[in-house]
Amino acid sequence: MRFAHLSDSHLGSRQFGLLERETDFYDVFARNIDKIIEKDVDFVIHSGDLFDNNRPSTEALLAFQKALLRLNEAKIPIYAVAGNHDSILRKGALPPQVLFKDIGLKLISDNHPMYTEGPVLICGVRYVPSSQSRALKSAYDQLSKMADKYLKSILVSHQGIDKWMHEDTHEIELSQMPKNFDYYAMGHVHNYVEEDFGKGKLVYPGSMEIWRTSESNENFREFGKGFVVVDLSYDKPQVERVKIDLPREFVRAVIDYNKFEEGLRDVKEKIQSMDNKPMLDLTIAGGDFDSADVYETIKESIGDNVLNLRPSFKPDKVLEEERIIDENKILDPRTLLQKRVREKYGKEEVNKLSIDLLDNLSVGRIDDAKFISDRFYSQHYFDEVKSNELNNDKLEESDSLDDYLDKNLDDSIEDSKNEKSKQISFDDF
Ligand SMILES: [Mn+2]
Repeated sequence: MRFAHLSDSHLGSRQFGLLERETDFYDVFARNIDKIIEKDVDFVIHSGDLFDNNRPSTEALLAFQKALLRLNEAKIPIYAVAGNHDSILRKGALPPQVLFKDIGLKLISDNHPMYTEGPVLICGVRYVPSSQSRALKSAYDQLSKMADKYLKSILVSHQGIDKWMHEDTHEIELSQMPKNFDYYAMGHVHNYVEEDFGKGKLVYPGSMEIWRTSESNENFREFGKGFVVVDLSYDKPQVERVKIDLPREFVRAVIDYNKFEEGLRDVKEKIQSMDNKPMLDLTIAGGDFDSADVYETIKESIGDNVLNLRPSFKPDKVLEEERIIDENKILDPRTLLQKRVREKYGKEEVNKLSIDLLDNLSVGRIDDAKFISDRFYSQHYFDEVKSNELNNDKLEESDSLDDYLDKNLDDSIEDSKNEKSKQISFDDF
């Protein structure tokens, strides 16, 4: 039994506000789907951030609808879980993926955390913010108990694991992950990761396109962008990386101002030969120059050959103020916020809450921020009420992730069994 695993397609993302970049994301998604169909897999798993936004544009919805219809035609089912970009945390709100359930999308959700494909358990949990990591661990524990009952099991989850995240941005540590799944279909980390873990493999397929310029990095040069095909017929799953060409190149160049003309000519030569106008990350360094003049020269020379031109300038003489700003990286709002919150409260959970709120409020997700703070309140203060035995009835109604899973795991398995009433056996491999 073979399946394709992909993640972080961010449909609708419009890098630097460029319509061409939005189209690139749709193109590359279609290319991945083409290749998956060509690979003739048994099913597909998408590990979240299918859309760049939890209110996707019609174009983004259409791009996925097209892909889904093509997979349907090829009789390849697709399972998906919501990521941090495309989920709505507020209880009862409908995430965009719901639009596609009736035309075949198998959404792994609080209501339906488990599915089976022959003898394979496919289960998971939607993105859980870091201030609720306790609920995440509890959900993992419950799913892990189910895993032992199946011949093969896959955990689908969109979370940052500490090992592959920058400091303080993870929701879970590798040591806290359940160990008994055969395959960990992860999403969230945009680099490619393939690691032996537990009794199987843990994979982040990475983003499908270069979502941030920083993703045009060493990892990208080594593993490219794309998906993986996983073969479960072995003791340990076999993972094949499938690279998909991106519609346009990201060119990174540094020109020494002392050899400016020569350097600029080289860059021009390189980018002129490209079919699609590339993204250019250009730095002019060294020497003594006026940035505005140099910018005009660059723009005149190669402005028409690139999709975006945003050079950085590093002359020898940097203004004193600029140098100080450069050295004090703490001017990053995330870092500043954490520093202040730590000083004031000294509690890790408050720190996590502040980051979750920043992430949501800074992109206008007011409802989600409200949900996070309400949940935080009920988890950290309501428990105190419970211990005072003041209000047990209300606790019953509390809508924690654990409760959803408790309630829905059994139903979900029943559903799965009804859907696939055939005997589960090893012959399916
Ligand atoms: Mn993502």
